[in-house]
Amino acid sequence: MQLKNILQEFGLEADFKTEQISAGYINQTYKLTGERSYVLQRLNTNVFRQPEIVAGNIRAAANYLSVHHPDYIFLSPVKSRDGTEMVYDSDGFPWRLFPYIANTITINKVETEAEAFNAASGFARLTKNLEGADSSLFHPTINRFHDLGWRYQQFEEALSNASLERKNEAAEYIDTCQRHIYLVDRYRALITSGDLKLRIMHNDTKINNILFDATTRKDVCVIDLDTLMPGYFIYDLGDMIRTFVSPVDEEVKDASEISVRRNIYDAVVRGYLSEMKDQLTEKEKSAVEFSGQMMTYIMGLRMLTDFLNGDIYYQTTYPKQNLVRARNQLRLLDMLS
Ligand code: GN1
Ligand code: MG
Repeated sequence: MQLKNILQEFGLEADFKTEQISAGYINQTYKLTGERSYVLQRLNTNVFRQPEIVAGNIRAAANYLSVHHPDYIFLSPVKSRDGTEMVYDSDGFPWRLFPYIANTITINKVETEAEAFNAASGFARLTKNLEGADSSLFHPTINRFHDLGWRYQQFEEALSNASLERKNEAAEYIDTCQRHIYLVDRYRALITSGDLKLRIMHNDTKINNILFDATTRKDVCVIDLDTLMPGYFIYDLGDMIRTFVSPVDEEVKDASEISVRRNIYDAVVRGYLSEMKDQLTEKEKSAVEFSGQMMTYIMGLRMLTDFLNGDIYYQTTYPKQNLVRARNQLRLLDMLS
């Protein structure tokens, strides 16, 4: 399907400069530069099997926020000529269009405490502002997405089906994953205790999912809302710890460059609590350290699982990329535990 036809469905002429944006492992994303600029995205339906749920959650959030927090900047998709948020191409893939917010940038690594603080308070504000929204309007876009027990089970399944070659290549990391199984037990205990409250979470709070003002470096708005759904605060805070604290991003080739910057760690937590301190219970607050360990571990598990499965989930551009990603997560996990 040509972009031109999609744009027509959104009532736009095709006189844009189009470039593919390569960030993200799941969807295909294009920046359209013209008199008005946009971001056009094809949703990956192998991952998001019910795109209408994705759209429904975003719609529910947008409706609530526009009434209760009208000054909060929330990036809703542009409606098509038919009034829908998605346009399906001839192959059955849904496309969405977002306004491009001028003078904003994304970053792939955090340089300063202020960036960490601002981003963390930005993601926290999303959850805080949605407190009070009717939770029955939100549904999981991916079932058991951050359920650590489930992800460990998927890892074990992949392990029993993997080729000998892949298992050998991954031996060291398989071992590391197995060594940290106590985190799965801790996760299960925490969830069954009922101490964590279900809230509307972003669920993909890596540093490049927030727009910063290019000049002031203040957070402007969160993006990539495909996994906006019910979850626990440890998912968002933990994913920030995972992606903010190291001076290098999760794709780094040389793992010796990975480290935990304690000042950044503290800034993330401070930023998150600056918005959420009155919402979180004391018991929830005692899970802060666990959140970073759990989310780093779950990503390591998922990346390794995908490597063992033959790279069927995350987009890759070179062989063993998933193994490199998993290695990096597990190295970071060792430093966080
Ligand atoms: C995926 O494609 P992207 O970058 O938005 C993944 C996240 C992982 C992330 C790892 C739906 O997100 O869970 O944290 O890669 N999203 C999905 O960088 O699986
Ligand atoms: Mg995402």
